[in-house]
Amino acid sequence: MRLVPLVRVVVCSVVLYSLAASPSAIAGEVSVGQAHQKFSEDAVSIKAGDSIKFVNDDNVAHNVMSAGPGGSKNAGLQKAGDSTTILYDKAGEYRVHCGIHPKMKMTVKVD
Ligand SMILES: [Cu+2]
Repeated sequence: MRLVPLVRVVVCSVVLYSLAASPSAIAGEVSVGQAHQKFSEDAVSIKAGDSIKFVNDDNVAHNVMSAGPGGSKNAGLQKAGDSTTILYDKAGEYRVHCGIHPKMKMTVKVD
């Protein structure tokens, strides 16, 4: 019978989809890495009151700066292994870059 393997594939796909979808369903905090002098996300969508945890999983220092409604948020110097959480309490679009590596850029959209 070929029916059983097909059922297994469908069940596995549903489980994987649920696991992949769950992080965005949980509001509150999103993690963004900075390995190889690159933000792990090009763009992130969150809700007002959510935060982003910028993790320096790189082997060099970074300085996350976030400009948007309500001014600029500067996470300060982050040594390798450090992480800093930035709260986004105002809706709008934020341009995020690294003060040390200008090529590191991403966008945060807050609804
Ligand atoms: Cu940097």
